[in-house]
Amino acid sequence: MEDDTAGTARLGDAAADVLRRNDLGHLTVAAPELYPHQWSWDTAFIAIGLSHLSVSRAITEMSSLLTAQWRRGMIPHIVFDTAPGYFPGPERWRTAVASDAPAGVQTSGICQPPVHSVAVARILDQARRRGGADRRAAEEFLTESLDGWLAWHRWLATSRDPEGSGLVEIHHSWESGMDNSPRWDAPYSRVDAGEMEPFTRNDTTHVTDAAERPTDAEYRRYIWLVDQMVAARYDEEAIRRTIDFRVADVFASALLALSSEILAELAAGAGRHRDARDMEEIAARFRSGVIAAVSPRSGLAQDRDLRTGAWLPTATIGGFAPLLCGGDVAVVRRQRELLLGPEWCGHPDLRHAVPPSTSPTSPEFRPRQYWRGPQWPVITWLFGWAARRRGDEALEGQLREESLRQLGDLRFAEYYEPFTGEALGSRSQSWTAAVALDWLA
Ligand code: 2M8
Repeated sequence: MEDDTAGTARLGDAAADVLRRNDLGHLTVAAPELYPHQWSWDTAFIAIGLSHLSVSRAITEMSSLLTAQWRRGMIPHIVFDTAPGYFPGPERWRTAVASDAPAGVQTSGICQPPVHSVAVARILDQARRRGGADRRAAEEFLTESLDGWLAWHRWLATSRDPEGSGLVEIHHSWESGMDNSPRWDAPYSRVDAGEMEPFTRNDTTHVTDAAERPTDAEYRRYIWLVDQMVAARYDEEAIRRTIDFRVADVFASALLALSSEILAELAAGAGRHRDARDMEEIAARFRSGVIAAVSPRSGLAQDRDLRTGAWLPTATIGGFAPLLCGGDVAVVRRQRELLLGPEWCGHPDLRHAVPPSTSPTSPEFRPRQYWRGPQWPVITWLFGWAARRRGDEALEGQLREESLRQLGDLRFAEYYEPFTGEALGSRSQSWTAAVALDWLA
């Protein structure tokens, strides 16, 4: 990016323009063609970006996601709008078979990482800074929505960790948000997709090169798992008994710890002290779960295949979960060094020194393929934000500067090729524009 006021203004204007173009009024689509609906964790990042343009629009974004919350507390990973063309759409998810799906809105039947309270807190900060009507609206929104966020965290802490291990169990890699990350290769190698209703993918038609997306073999497994959940009528116990993919996700666990800590602060601020204590307990449990998953050899946190009990040592960005939730000073210090070192951001061939989704030194690294190597601006932002919260302004500053240089291409790509800096995947991706706005604020 040009290091001047004009360049900054141009980036800010272009980012705001992306969010305006993707705005359907009550929700912002994750991307114009590839993702024409509302996604759960995208919504949180988008709302953070929107809060710099309009506090009330940011609140609408979060409220419309909450109207799709399932009755036991799950926030679904997709809320469908009317646009055709995304697969799998509501007809494949068939959530009407579930006993707790919400009425009057169509959703998927799984969830995504819980980053929503980060957005609620950010909106509130912005609104308090602005004062007046914005402040009143944000405080009212917190009071009205708090029970929804609390129910979401409680659902994750019980339904997705019934034994109290401190790690969140997922039943589909879509729940991790990092769909085809090599994190999931070993568990997927044990998913044998059999006879199934035929389907046609649409995603590959919306990118320049289909090789930037997951493979057909991967998609068959993705849809196989959806069909298995439908057969279990989205009953969590039945799913645990029957599904071919059960993994403890260390990154989602760290986000649950971090977000629960924030939700505890929000609840305490609203005078809800018992709820605040519950959230602190959830934060402590998942923080310990994440730290216990750190490999002393690599220094990275590991996911775990719950069908075999095996730890999953692949060197992906998921391994830096402790940098999000903290919990052990020595682990965090070692991870910070590792992140800035030659296997990650300090790799000499990187165009921009931001974290690749898989280490370029790992045999699983693929520089152009989705979550197997490219750099994701939203993930860079997340690590920057968590660093700042921890008081590590030097790390945040470095990530911010490099990320802004990357975003200076004004493409707002979904992900970037780490060596050439080429924009990949979707363009005008909402969460990419949103994090640009927040970096600039
Ligand atoms: C990607 O995932 C969706 C499925 O949920 C897809 O490929 O169709 C992921 O990058 C996910 O993390 C993200 O939330 C979603 C929308 O941006 O796209």
